[in-house]
Formats: sequence, structure tokens, C-alpha cells
Amino acid sequence: MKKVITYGTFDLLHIGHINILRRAKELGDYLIVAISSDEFNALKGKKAYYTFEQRKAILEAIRYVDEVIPEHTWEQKVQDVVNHNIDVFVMGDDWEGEFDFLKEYCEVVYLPRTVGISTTKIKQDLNNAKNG
Ligand code: C2G
Repeated sequence: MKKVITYGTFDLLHIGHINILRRAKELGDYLIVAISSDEFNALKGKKAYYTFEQRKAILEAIRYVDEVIPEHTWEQKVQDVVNHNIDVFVMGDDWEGEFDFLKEYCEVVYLPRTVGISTTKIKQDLNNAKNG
């Protein structure tokens, strides 16, 4: 069984998230998603709209996702790849090159981001609509 892992906040789930999850799953047979905890989000300078538990439940409902684990630190990736016998690590190409150190342990794939959508854009558009 070819195991794939990807990481992220996945807040306000949108088509960009679905596209990367679908393509990540296509690279293997089993997809693990490591979702940033609320505390780790704070480290990333992010405040998610949905709590970790809500984001976890939403991702677990997606057909491409087989397992969801928490992401607590930047440093846990090597341990995750080893502990879960991961074959392929996937991230959007906004992270191009950032995780090449994992190439010692598994394949590292950066996939093109979906253009024109982001959680930040959703929040901005909703805010603009509200303010007219
Ligand atoms: N993504 C995408 N297209 C978009 C928006 C996001 O392909 N329009 C991808 C990102 O490249 C990332 C994943 O969706 O691979 C999750 O994005 P975020 O929730 O923004 O995650 P991020 O804050 O980048 O967290 O340790 C890694 C970090 O936890 C990554």
C-alpha cells in the first residue's frame, strides 16, 4: 500500500484544498492529512475560523482522506514520515523546496496551487460584500 501525507490548516474548506487532496490521493492508495492544531496555527500567524476538531471532522468526511493526524510543530514531519511508513510527501508549490530535506525518507512532490482561491481571499471577499 502506497501511503501519502500532506499538511495544512485547511480552514474554510475550498476547491483549492479539494484539488490538492484529490491529486495527493491519486499519487498512492492511502492519504494521511496532518492538520495544524490551533496552537500551531498561532505559530504560523494564522487564526482559523474553525477549531482543530471542526477542521478534523470536515477533512475526515472527504472521500480522498483516509486518516487525519494533528500537526503540532514544524519539526514533526520526519517522525511522521517514518512512523507512518510514508512513501510520498505532497504540498502545494507555494512550499516549493521548503521540505526537500524529506527526500532522504520519501518522495517529495509539490503540486501547482489552484489559482484564484484562498481562505484569506474568502474572508476578504465576505468582508467587502458586508461593507458594500
Ligand atoms: N492550496 C492549494 N491551492 C490553494 C490554496 C491552498 O493547492 N488555492 C494548498 C496549499 O499549497 C497546501 C494545502 O492546500 O498544500 C493547505 O493549505 P493551507 O491550509 O493554507 O496550509 P498551510 O498554511 O500552507 O500549511 O507544515 C506545513 C503547513 O502546515 C502548511
